[in-house]
Amino acid sequence: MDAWTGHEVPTLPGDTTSPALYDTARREVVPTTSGPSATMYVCGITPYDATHLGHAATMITFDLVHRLWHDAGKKVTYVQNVTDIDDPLLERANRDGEDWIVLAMRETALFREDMEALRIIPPAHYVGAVESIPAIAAHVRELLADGAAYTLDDGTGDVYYSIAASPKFGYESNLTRDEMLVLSAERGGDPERPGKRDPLDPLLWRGARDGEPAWDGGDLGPGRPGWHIECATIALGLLGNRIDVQGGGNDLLYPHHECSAAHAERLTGEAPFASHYVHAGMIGLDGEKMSKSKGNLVFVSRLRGDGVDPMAVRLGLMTGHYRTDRQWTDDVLKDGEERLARWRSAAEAGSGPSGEGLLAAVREALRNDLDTPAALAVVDAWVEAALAGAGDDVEAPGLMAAAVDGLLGVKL
Ligand code: 5CA
Ligand code: ZN
Repeated sequence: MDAWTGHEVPTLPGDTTSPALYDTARREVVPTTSGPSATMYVCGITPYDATHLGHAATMITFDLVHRLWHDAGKKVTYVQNVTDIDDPLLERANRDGEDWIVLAMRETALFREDMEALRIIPPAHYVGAVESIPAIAAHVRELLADGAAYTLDDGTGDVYYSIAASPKFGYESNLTRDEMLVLSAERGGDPERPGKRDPLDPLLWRGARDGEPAWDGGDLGPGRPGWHIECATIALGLLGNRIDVQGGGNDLLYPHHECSAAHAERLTGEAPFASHYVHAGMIGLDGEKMSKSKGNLVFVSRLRGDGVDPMAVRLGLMTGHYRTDRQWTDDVLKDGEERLARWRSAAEAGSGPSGEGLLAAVREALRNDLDTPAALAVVDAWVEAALAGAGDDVEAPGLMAAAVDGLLGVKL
């Protein structure tokens, strides 16, 4: 499917150091690829509701990675999916008496608009689960033929992946089996289902049910794909057997990214599937994770409709470090708006302290595991000095605006 429209990203003078990022699997901050190109797969929305600030924060996080690689002169190939068929989408469509396809198309269109407003660089490939079904079904058949999957013996036609086929299962999330059992039950898995070889085995293919859409699966029979194989197949098809970054919110750490990696590694025989598994913290409201099921959502589109500048939203979400779970409050937005106004005034100043110095310091902060609080503090200090009339670098305000645009994605 189509992505959204991008903006021109300024090219900044300087060096080509690659950013370092925290890898969930190795549990440390490690430099990303030093090669000339970089690949990233980010888990996108399940489009049954509008884009909320949690989605926005996660997309901004990976937009920063994209921008830093671009700044380092790399050819970046970025892929993002849309889970345009899955249980939550069908449940919402049924609840509201709506056609699930129309619901998915409407919310995906709104997501694109929100991404554009937030100045997220579009992915090279924006891919739906539905359009990927032939490739997914082929992978499921391959796993069955390989003995890594099995069909449940209850007449449903449901196919499961056998985690026994992945000796390193658990390496990505570093969780104990008990922790995995709890999270599996909470996050779309079915550890209690009778007939599975291991309670943690994830669904690969759901056989057709009355009243549910189904697609031709060849020897699998009609049905629809499981969730983790969707992302493994899309990433493998467009990015090859090894990717540099697998990204998403930290709610995907287990089972989603663990199982996607297990599927991909079994299919290709190469490991690890991703050099870095990168997870953004959860944005919450009133002390709880913002989630569709809890209903405590602040929508990007609602803020835009209220006349809020999307750049203030972006700045607000970057005030905290991407890995920390954090709250969205009125104060976060107010801070974003005030900071944006100050930065805009300083960008209009006739001169300021060294622009090169500012650029180097912003880069250094962001290349250190996307330290946005440090990067914002660096710009704040420069802005304060420029507004106080300090410094005589007449090129600096222009370079400051270009750096803030290119690296932080904030258009002044
Ligand atoms: N379609 C799947 C991924 S394949 C999915 O998780 N969709 S989603 O709509 O629930 O979330 C879309 C993206 O936003 C995912 O990367 C998810 O981890 C992230 N996300 C969801 N809720 C939050 C939140 N409250 N804070 C930060 N990120 C979030
Ligand atoms: Zn995914």
